[in-house]
Amino acid sequence: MASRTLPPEFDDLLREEREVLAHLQRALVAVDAAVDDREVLARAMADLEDLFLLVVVGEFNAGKSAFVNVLLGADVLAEGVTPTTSQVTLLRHGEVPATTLGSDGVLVVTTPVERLRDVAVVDTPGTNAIVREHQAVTERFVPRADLVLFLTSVDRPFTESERAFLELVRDWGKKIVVVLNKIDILERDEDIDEVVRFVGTSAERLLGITPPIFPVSVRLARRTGSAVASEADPSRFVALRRFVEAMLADASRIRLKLQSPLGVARRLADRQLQAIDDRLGLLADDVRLLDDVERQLSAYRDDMRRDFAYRVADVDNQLLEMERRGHAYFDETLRFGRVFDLLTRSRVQEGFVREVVADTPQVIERKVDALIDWLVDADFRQWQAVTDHLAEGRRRHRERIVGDDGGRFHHDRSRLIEAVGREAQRVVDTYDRTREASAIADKARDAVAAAAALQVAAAGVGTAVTVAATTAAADITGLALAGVLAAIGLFVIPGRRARAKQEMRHKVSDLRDRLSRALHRHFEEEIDASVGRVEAGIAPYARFVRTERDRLAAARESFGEVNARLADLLRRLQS
Ligand SMILES: Nc1nc2c(ncn2[C@@H]2O[C@H](COP(=O)(O)OP(=O)(O)OP(=O)(O)O)[C@@H](O)[C@H]2O)c(=O)[nH]1
Ligand SMILES: [Mg+2]
Repeated sequence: MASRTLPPEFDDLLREEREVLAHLQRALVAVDAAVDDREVLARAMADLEDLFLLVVVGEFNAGKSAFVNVLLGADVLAEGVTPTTSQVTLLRHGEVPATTLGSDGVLVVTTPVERLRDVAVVDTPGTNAIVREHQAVTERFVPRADLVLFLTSVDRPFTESERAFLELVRDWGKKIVVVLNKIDILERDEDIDEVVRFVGTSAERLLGITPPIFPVSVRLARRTGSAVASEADPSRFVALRRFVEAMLADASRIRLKLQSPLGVARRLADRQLQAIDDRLGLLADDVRLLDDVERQLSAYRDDMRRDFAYRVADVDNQLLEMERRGHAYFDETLRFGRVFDLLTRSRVQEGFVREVVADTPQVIERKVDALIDWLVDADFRQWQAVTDHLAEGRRRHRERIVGDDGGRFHHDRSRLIEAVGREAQRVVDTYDRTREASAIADKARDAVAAAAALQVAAAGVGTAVTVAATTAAADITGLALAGVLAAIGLFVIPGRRARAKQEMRHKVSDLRDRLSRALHRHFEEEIDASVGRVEAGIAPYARFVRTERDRLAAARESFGEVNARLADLLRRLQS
């Protein structure tokens, strides 16, 4: 209708309106909005091009059907004292009276009433009836209304269910006119005034709206007909009719027609923005959770590195101890007083192995084993901590999900959180420390081998240094024959001792280097791998959070833009 009868000054507005509605339509598709919402919008876009819809709503038995009959001056609709109207009934002009049921469940009645030429009047099933479906049918139709006449009755003005229903009508951005029916049952005019006041203040207080309110008696209006002058009209129907006619006059009707889809669009966009904010709130929880895990992993890595350094230092100390014993041994052995002991190389060597090497290789091997156990334990605890974290996140997530309309976002998010949590839990449940330890030991074989080789290596040190030492003894023999014993005591033995110590230092330092390098390389790899496994475990979740955040941010911008354009159009329409 709007396009057919629209004066040219509305052309730009209409074009812009169609554009912004299409924009909203695309935005709804992009966020995979509920089908219902998309249908409401499609309907609003289609209705923009169709007849003006004056929709009569209210609780059952308020007199809606009777009102329509009187308004049109034709008894088209059935009236009754029980819940009567069960279908949305759209009355439109047609020369031949006919009734057809549309695919949308709307009963279309054509009747040759002039008033219906540029307006369709819609009667709806009463709300708050025992037939709950009546209310649902009417609520679904509300978004299509261009003007809502809300009928209530003076004998029960403003019930709680009426408040709830009016709130819905208000939220769709509808223009509302309140008709307070059945004033004939009140004795005094003051009572009518009181009810009007009550309805007015209630609407303002409870809903923040100040709709025009018309007290009428449909029954009296039917009796007296419409020929009565308003001053002498006990039905007060003339005033209402005059007001309604003014709203249906061309300019006003067109404005209302153009406003209607804007109100619908605004509600749909607001709803999306609300959902987006809720979702961003959930994602903020996710980000916090992931940050926690990230921090925990980084702390774990630092702790592990630090602990590891201590543990390696401890291993290293065993070798330094050995070196210290070596020096003491040479001080004790390589002196002039024991010159004859030095002649027996094997004895020196045995002594070295017994006193200097002692159980150093075994101690080191044990310590490396303990290092592996420690790493496996830490890895396990790490998984446990992450699992606890995720479980906590899942618990919070379940609490917060209640009340949201679901959709792909919640489905995907729940699925991921559950899957990631389950996977972490599975790792914890099936964690086999022995297997992990041997796997790490396998990978760290070099380091372990280096420790095992110490036995040989330490003995090697023994040989090397005893050779250095006992060569001195051979020299002694020669020198003794030469008869310069003093020189032996003063030069040869101290020289050999120094060489032996230097050799010892050299060999031990080489050992320490090899062991430390091997330990560092393998254990750091292992710590990184441990962190890497956890990171890989939560990666799908982290990825989801990142992409959803970007997507929601874009959607929010898009709906924000739609909302700004809607507000601008509404402002221009109302000015
Ligand atoms: N006293 C009085 N009764 C009225 C008036 N208007 C309607 N009624 C009566 O109220 C009853 C309900 O009228 P309907 O028009 O069927 O009411 P409705 O709101 O369409 O009801 P549902 O279709 O069930 O939602 C009928 O018995 C009407 O005669 C009025 O102004 N005064
Ligand atoms: Mg009815």
